[in-house]
Amino acid sequence: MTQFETRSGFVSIVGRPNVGKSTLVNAMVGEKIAITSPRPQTTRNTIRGVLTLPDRGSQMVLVDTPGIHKPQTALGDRLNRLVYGSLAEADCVLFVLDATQPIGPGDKLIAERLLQAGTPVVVALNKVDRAKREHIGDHLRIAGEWDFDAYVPISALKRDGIEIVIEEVDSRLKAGPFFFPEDAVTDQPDSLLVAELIREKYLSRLHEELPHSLAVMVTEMEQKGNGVLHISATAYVERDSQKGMVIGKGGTMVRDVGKAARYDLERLFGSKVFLDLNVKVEKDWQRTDEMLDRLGF
Ligand SMILES: Nc1nc2c(ncn2[C@@H]2O[C@H](COP(=O)(O)OP(=O)(O)OP(=O)(O)O)[C@@H](O)[C@H]2O)c(=O)[nH]1
Ligand SMILES: [Mg+2]
Repeated sequence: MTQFETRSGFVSIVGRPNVGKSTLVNAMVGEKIAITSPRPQTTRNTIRGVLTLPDRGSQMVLVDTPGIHKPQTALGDRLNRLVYGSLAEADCVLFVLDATQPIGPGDKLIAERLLQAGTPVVVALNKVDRAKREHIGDHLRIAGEWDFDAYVPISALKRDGIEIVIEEVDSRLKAGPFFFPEDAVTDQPDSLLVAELIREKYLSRLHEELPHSLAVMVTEMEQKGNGVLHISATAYVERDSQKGMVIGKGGTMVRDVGKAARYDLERLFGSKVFLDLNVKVEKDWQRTDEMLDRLGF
């Protein structure tokens, strides 16, 4: 009989859009591997973060997922399916609630799904740094009725309560092998991380519905002889009218985004970066399956 000396497991991070799932994953692995923004539906892929605890002989693979919401487009529909799919292979679920918002039908729907799935669930009540004490109490009482395995009030942003969440999840991992090297923090290919970072810079600068119409694809990454990392990327929008906004007056938006992205990329890769950023119109890409495939959804 084979006996593992280590423990491991896949942990799905689920919750409504904007509750702080990606911020929590970053806080748990201790590095920024998932982009975050004040806008709902920031995360579009399941992004895996890896946390190894050598002292405890355990490794958890944290699967950050898009927020679960009422789908209105083919993209929205795929995102929801992606999340529910990730539940099937999870050994433990981290269900994130937002303490600054009332518990709503969206949270209840997810809770029901989780109760049906029967996987161990740790509830993280996030953003307590901005919530009133009595609201935190109300949330814990209401969510407590679901009777999940553990409830932890946290602030992912301020990194309060993160150790407790890690302990609660860790204590539910079963004997199993390490899936990644001990020092890994993510399994994302560099090209995806780069595309996401560029999209993040746009998200914080664009307004209203435009962010949902934006996708970024890296077309080339090459380390040149002079030590400069050349990156070519294309930002896709859905309509001609949006192209102007993404380029900005006299190209100011592309320049600003490029500069901010380059700053992060140079720190990430520890090398000088040349970033060639293009903008293209791809009509209704959110609704076309072919484009969704090409963008890796
Ligand atoms: N005050 C406060 N804000 C937080 C906290 N955690 C996250 N936020 C903010 O909430 C917003 C959403 O955070 P994300 O981590 O992108 O949320 P998400 O759940 O991954 O969102 P989607 O990917 O869109 O589903 C960002 O502006 C974060 O800075 C927290 O503990 N306290
Ligand atoms: Mg996210």
